[in-house]
Amino acid sequence: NHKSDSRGALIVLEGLDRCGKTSQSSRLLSFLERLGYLVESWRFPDRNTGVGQMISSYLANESQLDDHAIHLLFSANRWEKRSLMETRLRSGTTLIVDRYSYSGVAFSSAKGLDIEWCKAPEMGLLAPDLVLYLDIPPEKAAERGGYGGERYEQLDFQRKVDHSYQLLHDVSWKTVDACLPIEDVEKQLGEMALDCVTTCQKGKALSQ
Ligand code: DGP
Ligand code: NA
Ligand code: NA
Repeated sequence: NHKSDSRGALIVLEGLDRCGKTSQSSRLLSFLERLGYLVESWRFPDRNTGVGQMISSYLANESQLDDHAIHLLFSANRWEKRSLMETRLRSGTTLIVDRYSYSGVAFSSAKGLDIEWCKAPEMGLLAPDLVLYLDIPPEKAAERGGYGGERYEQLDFQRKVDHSYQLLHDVSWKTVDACLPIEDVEKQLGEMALDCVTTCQKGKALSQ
């Protein structure tokens, strides 16, 4: 019952580390699959590419890189997936993407890099149809079973990221309280995503 010329939706999940994005993106994937939609789960950084391996080693503190250099690598990692992303969307597949350009800008500007400089390499990437922001106070996130020990998983730094994210909210954002019970968050995200998928199916244009 899906029009063959209708496109998929680009849905991005954002939030601090330990906000619950990863488990919510798999729940959202199952929800949309059960309804019969073509859907894939993606994540950035995509650690499987050559660039992704450099990022992964940086995050594990196994290598050091200038703040600008790592910023551009994160961006390059999104650029190298851009054409596949566009192909998938145009063929009708909805993408649920765990982190995107907003993480790029929020995490790097939290280090003190100029926010406009941070945004520049993201220009020309596909614009999300919907950004689902899982809102959690940094202190609450830190309490959640501890951080995994990667470079950015420090309360002081996450407070700065939280502040940076507040500067990025635009019309495509919907905020969900990530401190609610997991099923409540799941339900809200499902409703918002379904609404977005329907709108895209009806012919909303893909933009940059
Ligand atoms: P994750 O695999 O979602 O845990 O992400 C790994 C870490 O990298 C996490 O602390 C968020 C951070 N991160 C994700 N994307 C970017 C980006 O584009 N730029 C920077 N500086 N950090 C990012
Ligand atoms: Na993480
Ligand atoms: Na927050």
